[in-house]
Amino acid sequence: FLVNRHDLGVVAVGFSGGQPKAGVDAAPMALIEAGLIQQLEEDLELNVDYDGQVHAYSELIPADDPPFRNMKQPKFVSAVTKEVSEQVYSHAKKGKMVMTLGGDHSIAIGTISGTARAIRERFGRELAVIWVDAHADINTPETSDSGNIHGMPVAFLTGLATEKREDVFGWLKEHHMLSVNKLVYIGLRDIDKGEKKILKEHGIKAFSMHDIDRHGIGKVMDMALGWIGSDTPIHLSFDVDALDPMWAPSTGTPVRGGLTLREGDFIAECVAATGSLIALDLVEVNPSLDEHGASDTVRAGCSIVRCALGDTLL
Ligand code: B3U
Ligand code: MN
Ligand code: MN
Repeated sequence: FLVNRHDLGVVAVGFSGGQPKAGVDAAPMALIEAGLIQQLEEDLELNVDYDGQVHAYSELIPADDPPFRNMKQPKFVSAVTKEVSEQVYSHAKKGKMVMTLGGDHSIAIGTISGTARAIRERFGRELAVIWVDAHADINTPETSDSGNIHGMPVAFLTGLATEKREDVFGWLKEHHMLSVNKLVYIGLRDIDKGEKKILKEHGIKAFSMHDIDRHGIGKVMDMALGWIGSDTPIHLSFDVDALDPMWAPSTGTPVRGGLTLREGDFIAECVAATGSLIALDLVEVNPSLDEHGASDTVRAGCSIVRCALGDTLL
């Protein structure tokens, strides 16, 4: 009812500026070369609207881009995410499901702001976000130790971090944003001190690896989707580092003790089964970070996307 499930807009974001390691910009091409779009068209029978390009946004590189409020490459990340926001919005406003292939997780500032805006305009509704990640990515510029913006997207999207400067995320307005009570985390296991404080203070719903060990992934998904409630449009933002490095080693900041491949697929299958999924991000695959060619990580990413877009076992 929210989107035409068979019409999929695809945005390929070859961007690595939210963190220091090269190579994450090559992920969209690696995923597509592994046959992802073909699988969606042929096996899942989706009508895919893809412009055939991996966007590098090199026209948006600023002449100078010094750190600002501790953020690295603030103008470049702001300009790229603003453009991604428009790309995602233009698919979503036509009633298409949107899949964005990253890129590092800073791009979610663009993807989620784009879907939040479209959902408000089309239905007057608020968006829910399921953020699957080893990390909470909710640092403000002031709480961040690294200054890497891929550790901050949730803070900007929820308004916990704000900036007046138009060229440093000042373009983010109320209609782009998400409320903290519509956000659910799954898979957390590496959270900074300042982030823990933010999660506690705002009562943000989070299912850590500890919760998954205690209850099992089935119960955790029931609780996560119960928190969101039925009929709420869902944006799934899936950081491949949520998976254990055994299954997804080719990523910038792997953290041991993560989700199995099946748990990752199961999360995506449960979200698909709600019928409320309107957008999906797959981020932080870095094909250059593995001497074996990253094929395991790429295959894991393709599998999660297929599950989220409705591939069923039987
Ligand atoms: N919380 C740390 C580390 C980190 C966040 N996201 C990733 N790593 N991938 C930070 O830099 O903010
Ligand atoms: Mn992340
Ligand atoms: Mn992460």
